[in-house]
Amino acid sequence: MVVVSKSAIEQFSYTRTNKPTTALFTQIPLVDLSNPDSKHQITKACEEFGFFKVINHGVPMEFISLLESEATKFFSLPLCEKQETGQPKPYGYGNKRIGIHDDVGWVEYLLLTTNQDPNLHRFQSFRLALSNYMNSVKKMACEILEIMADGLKIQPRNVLSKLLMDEESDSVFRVNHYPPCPEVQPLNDKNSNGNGNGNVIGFGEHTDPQIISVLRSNNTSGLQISLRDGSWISVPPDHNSFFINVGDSLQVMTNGRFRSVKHRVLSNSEKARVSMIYFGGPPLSEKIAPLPSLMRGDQQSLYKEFTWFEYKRCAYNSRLADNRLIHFEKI
Ligand code: GA4
Repeated sequence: MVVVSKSAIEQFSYTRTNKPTTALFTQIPLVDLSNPDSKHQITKACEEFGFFKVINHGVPMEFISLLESEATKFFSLPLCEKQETGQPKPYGYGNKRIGIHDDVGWVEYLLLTTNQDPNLHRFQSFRLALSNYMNSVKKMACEILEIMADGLKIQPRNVLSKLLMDEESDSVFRVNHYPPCPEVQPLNDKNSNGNGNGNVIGFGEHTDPQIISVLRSNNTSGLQISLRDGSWISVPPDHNSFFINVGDSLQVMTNGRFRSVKHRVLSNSEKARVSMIYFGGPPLSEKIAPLPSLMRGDQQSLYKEFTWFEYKRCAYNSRLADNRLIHFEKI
């Protein structure tokens, strides 16, 4: 368990939640994967938000519940037992520290690569639950990428999904546990309403470097996405659905037509949040560049050429909130 104490909380950044936002009535795009029109819904959502919610996704509820209960069991173990799975360098068990710099969040997590057996030998049922869940979610991610290709009118329709299907696909899986965290009373804040109105940051704002991320959480709120005008909107949790993020690589492959979404998680003062995220990435040697079939006439790439290895190296050296694509934009 992450130990909650006031002095420990003070080292974390927090945000006020009673601020008016321009986006109070914005709806999160909803895509029904069984709807023949889903390609239009997905294209629109990726252009406007880089984010949408998916229903009728085909991932068995049994796989989802089993992984959630195994993850909850794992996170309730004593710290030393969780640490036996290794430090996150970058894969393993992490507590509060995110990445290699000074980013911290009110979170503990397990970070795994999908092409290596996780160091979870003592946790056979957890491993099995992970494997069933990941295979099923990967299948859904590939289906979504194929529908995206249809929506973008590009062929072959597996041009994106084949990168996740590749044996060398550099995909990552993350299970996060956000323990409840008391609201923080901002000190000497003249705007304060005196109600303890600050939320500690669970996972700071960032975009995902990969192609696509597929997130599922329990029914605890906390996830927020940033709109193009810079305002934040809270995403109502829904444990029966999945949330899809466009990653930086997909932004480049669509030459900026789809936008990677900035998102963050605020801690909840009452309930623990458990989320599991599959980050679908290409093989390390893959060139990340706009798809030729998307470029019309003399349209130029907005980005310099780079491989996923180069982007990933740069990303893993960056701070969470950095704009990582800026180094790869053509001036
Ligand atoms: C954000 C998306 C994924 O969670 C992740 C994160 C990674 C990590 O936790 O090690 C990074 C972050 C993420 C981007 C910038 C760097 C690397 C933490 C960080 C500060 C696993 C990923 O692929 O990139």
